[in-house]
Formats: sequence, C-alpha cells, structure tokens
Amino acid sequence: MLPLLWIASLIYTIVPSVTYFDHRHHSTATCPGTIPNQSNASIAALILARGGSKGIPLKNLAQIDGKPLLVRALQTLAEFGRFGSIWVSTDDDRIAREVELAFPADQARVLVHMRPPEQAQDHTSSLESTQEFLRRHPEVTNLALIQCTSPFLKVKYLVDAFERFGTAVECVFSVMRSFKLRWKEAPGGRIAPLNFNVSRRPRRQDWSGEWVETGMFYFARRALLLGEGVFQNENCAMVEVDVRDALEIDSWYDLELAKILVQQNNQ
Ligand SMILES: *[C@@H]1O[C@H](CO)[C@@H](O)[C@H](O)[C@H]1NC(C)=O
Ligand SMILES: CC(=O)N[C@H]1CO[C@H](CO)[C@@H](O)[C@@H]1O
Repeated sequence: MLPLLWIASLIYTIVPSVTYFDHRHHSTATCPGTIPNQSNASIAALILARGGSKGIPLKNLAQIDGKPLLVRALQTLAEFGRFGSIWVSTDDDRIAREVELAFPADQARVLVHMRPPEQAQDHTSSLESTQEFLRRHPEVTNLALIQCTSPFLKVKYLVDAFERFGTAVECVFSVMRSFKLRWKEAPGGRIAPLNFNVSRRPRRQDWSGEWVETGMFYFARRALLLGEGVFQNENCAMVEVDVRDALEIDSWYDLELAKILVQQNNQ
C-alpha cells in the first residue's frame, strides 16, 4: 500500500494538478501542468500524526461521530480547498493506511510524508517534526501546521487565517479569549494575583480579557521555522476561535466531551 502513496507523491511533485490560492485575486484557481510558484500564495497544510501518542493510544485515530480525528481534520482542510497541498507526516503504517482509505491516492488530495521513527519520539517537538518535513520539501515556502486534536476546526477560521497571513505577517495562530483570573505562588509561601488587582477585581464587562492559544493551527513562513526555529514572533496575527470550538483532545475526558457535543449537534 505505502509504495503506492510514494509514487502518487512523486507524480504529484512532477505533474501537479493542484488547487492553489492565488493571492492577487483572492480566488482559487487550478493550475495543471505547472509547478506551484514559490510565493506567499501557496501554503502547504501539515498534520503531524505519530503513532505512539501518550494518554490516549493512537489518539489521532480516536473516533468522534464514527470518524477518526485525523480524517475529520483532513476533510475540513479539503473542504476549505485553498491549500497548495495537504500533508500528513507520520511514522506509523496504520495512520498512513487510514489516510489512504479516506483519500484514495489517485485523487491525490492528501499526501503522506513517512517520517523516520527517530523523528517521532516522545521528546520530538512539533517544531522538529515540522522542520524535518520542510527540509524534505524545499518547494514549501509557507506552512500551516494543523492539529487534528482540535476537533472543532472550521473552514471560517482557516479563511480568517489565510486573509491575515497575506504578505504582511510572518505567522498566524489560533487563540481564544479568556476571562480567567490567574494566580501564582510567590516567594515565602505567599500567593499573588497574576493578571488583576485584588482591590479592583475586574468584572467581565470591564475588560477585554486575555488571549490563550488553542493549538488549533499555526501558520508560519519557511524562513521563520527554519531560520529562527520558531512558530511565532511579534509579527504574528491571531485568529479568534469561539470558546466552544477551542476544545483540545488530551484525555479520555476531552474525547467523551467532544462526542457529546457532536451528538447534541452543537458542533
Ligand atoms: C491596586 O489597586 C489599588 C486601588 O486602586 C491601588 O492602590 C494599588 O496600588 C493597586 N495595586 C497594584 C499592584 O497595582
Ligand atoms: C517568495 C516571497 O514572495 N516571499 C515573501 C513572502 O512574504 C514575506 C513577508 O512579506 C516576504 O518577506 C517574502 O519575501
């Protein structure tokens, strides 16, 4: 099964017939027979899906509404339709097969990048895995790391991210607004408020809150990821995700909660 994917990937590289985002016209266009250009217009989407997840085993294939998290995210990316290419980087044949099953290779809508096992350890960071992908794919100049553990990824957030990424910023990532009052442990066994003054406890309507990363996606330019070795800097833009869409699947509890939300048609 896998060599088929590699061949498909090779054909895709030589004779791409891809839908890419034409930034000048803010429209999608198919461009058969030409190599996708190297400009900001083309953004590759990447999902990192290693086999050996902690907490929930094979978490990327955990199902919500009868569909693996990974497939759910890929379908949203395909529906969005403006990525130059959509990739899954994995070390695991089961995950590669699942992708092939959901997206037959002849359609070449989703491609699999098999990464070496030493690049998929518990201590391997998302940044390292992303850099490994970029080194193997010199044609990719802009990358959107998408996390399939955020099951309520929606097309509207991707539209927002694309518009903000444009040419002016080097990175875009998803956040939600938080009104939580935070505390820290201070020296001498004392405690101290982190983001408010106890004499003037803010009411919700008195302040605009704070931004908290949701981990749903991180768009960044190749130079930022490989040159500076970071996903974010001060030139980033943020996309606000509704708190109800911000759930991240880390534990069984999160997974059950996501199933309930889907069943109740809230999502
Ligand atoms: C908190 O607010 C009180 C009352 O306005 C003020 O006197 C105090 O200096 C403030 N504390 C800090 C740490 O800003
Ligand atoms: C290839 C290309 O056009 N890259 C540009 C993408 O946008 C950034 C930020 O504006 C520029 O610095 C790059 O030159």
